[in-house]
Amino acid sequence: MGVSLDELVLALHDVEAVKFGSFTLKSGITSPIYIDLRVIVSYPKLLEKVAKAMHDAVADAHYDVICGVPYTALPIATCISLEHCVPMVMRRKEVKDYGTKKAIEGAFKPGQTCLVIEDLVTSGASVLETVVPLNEVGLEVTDVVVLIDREQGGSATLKKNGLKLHSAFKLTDIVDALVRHGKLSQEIADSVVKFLADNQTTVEKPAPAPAPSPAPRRIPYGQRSELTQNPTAKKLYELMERKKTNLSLAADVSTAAELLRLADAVGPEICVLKTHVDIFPDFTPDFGAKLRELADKHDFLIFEDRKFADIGNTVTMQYEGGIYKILEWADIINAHVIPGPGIVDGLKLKGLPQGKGLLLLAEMSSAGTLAKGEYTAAAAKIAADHPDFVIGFISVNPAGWPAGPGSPALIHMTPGVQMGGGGDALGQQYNSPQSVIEERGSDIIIVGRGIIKAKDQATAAKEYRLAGWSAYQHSLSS
Ligand code: 5BU
Repeated sequence: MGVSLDELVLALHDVEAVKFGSFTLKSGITSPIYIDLRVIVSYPKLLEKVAKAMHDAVADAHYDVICGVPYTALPIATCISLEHCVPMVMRRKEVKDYGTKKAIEGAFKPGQTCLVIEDLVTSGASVLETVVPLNEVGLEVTDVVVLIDREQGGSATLKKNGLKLHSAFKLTDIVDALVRHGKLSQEIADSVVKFLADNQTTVEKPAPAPAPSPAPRRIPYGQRSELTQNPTAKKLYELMERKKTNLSLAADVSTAAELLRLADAVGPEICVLKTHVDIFPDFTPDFGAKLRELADKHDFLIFEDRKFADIGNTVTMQYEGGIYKILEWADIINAHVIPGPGIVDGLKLKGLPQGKGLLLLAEMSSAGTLAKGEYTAAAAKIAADHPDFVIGFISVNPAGWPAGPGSPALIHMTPGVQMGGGGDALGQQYNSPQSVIEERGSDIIIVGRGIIKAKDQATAAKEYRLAGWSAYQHSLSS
């Protein structure tokens, strides 16, 4: 069944998808017409008709899959996909969070033909932006369908790039129909036609994305001890090299007594012992001194995974005071950046004079974490602003950070590590030591239950140390 184009124009006008007046466009130009097709998602019948009209407009083209240009054309493409049982692919518009995310999602085979679906074409630029990644994954694009061709040069630009533009309407058809139905004066219609003639566009097809540059060679831990300004980070790099370990134990056992026993047993294998001191029912004020003794005996650092998250003034008190007195015994602490840089200033006030180090939580290992994208980038910026005190990050995939993992002076520690991968019932997600160090570009693996739940904890710790160290050595030579 065909769609009455006049009826469709009137419906679009009714829902104000097409408006007349004086509108300042993104480019700064004043236009007598404004078209915003995003609103049609709120009118299912209209959306269905739009999809039908566009499908009719492209009846003579051949294609195997379809791809809507994000975002406005996505629901239109979905309607066409459902109505005509034609498979769809989707292009990701967002900046990729991780190196692993694909630009084109969906199932397809290289060599298949993809129809590009867009709501509106002005210059053709956004269509070309979608065609480039489709071509990069091997999909051929020959035809493009839009609801409205604004007749401002898009068709010619697409033709130059080997693309045939099909449209349900040209903008002048819409204007004519509205004049015929008494919705628009001839005078305004004339001003629209003149505007279109005066505002023709040309664009060049964007160059394909450059091939990702190979990850920079890893700088050995020993050399990085020369790059850091912070004494704790320096000590850490040196002891990692000396003990040949990039393993941190997450010592989440049920009592302080058990932790001290465990620290003595696995001490020779680790560079950092990570604690959650607030889980111990038997905590006593001498806990810190006892743990420090073991740290000196076995040459490891102590990291209290306190995850400070308050304003600067409060965290100074939490760091130094209370019953735990973390400042007295922990070499390293960590903090969320949610409060902004003031939290670093606060902790630094207490920690820097004692040469302590701070890790910022740039990413987390748990499913659905909100610490990603811009949040991660903000953490990296705060770290760069405090090279004397911030020694690095808790991170999960620093190799995938768009701006890179930061200065080589900064250390990356990654939790969520177990040999077999997988996860737990409460959202923890595991990667293998090899993946964390070699693929994800981290420096230290943090392992908890992978070691604690083992029958022989010291042997398990040794296995993790060897796996982490061999991944590091491999990454030095590859
Ligand atoms: P696991 O038993 O290996 O899952 O323990 C992981 C430890 O790392 C545990 O102490 C967590 O509190 C800690 N952790 C984490 O798992 N994920 C994170 O993003 C951060 C800390 Br930050």
